[in-house]
Amino acid sequence: MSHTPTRRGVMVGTVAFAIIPALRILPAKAAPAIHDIRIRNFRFDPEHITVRLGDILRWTNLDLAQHTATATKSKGKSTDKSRGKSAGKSAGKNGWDTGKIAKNASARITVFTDMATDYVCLFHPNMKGTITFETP
Ligand SMILES: [Cu+2]
Repeated sequence: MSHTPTRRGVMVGTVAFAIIPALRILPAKAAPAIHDIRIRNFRFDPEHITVRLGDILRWTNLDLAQHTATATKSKGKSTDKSRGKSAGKSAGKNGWDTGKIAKNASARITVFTDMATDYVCLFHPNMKGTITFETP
């Protein structure tokens, strides 16, 4: 047995580096789901959705008025006293915002770790929606 690196060893290493990034791209289980939320009559429909990391939330505005989907509150960790002050009105780094969604337009947000789970429409704060993470 030789202890010097062989050409074969170098090639195996190269192949491994080529495969590992490809595996990361492949979904572990199912492909990311797209969750459609219709905005209709000044309501999010459905108001409550259950998602997994990497899923896509897609809001479509069927009203004449413009709407947004804008995070208001951090995930459960917001009760942590060290973070409590920044949670609430501002969702901080866990925040997200679709921006204005015009009539018949849609906007997407990809589900990310610790994303805020409560949201409203900025123009109509009585429009509320919630997101729950599916437990693995
Ligand atoms: Cu609105």
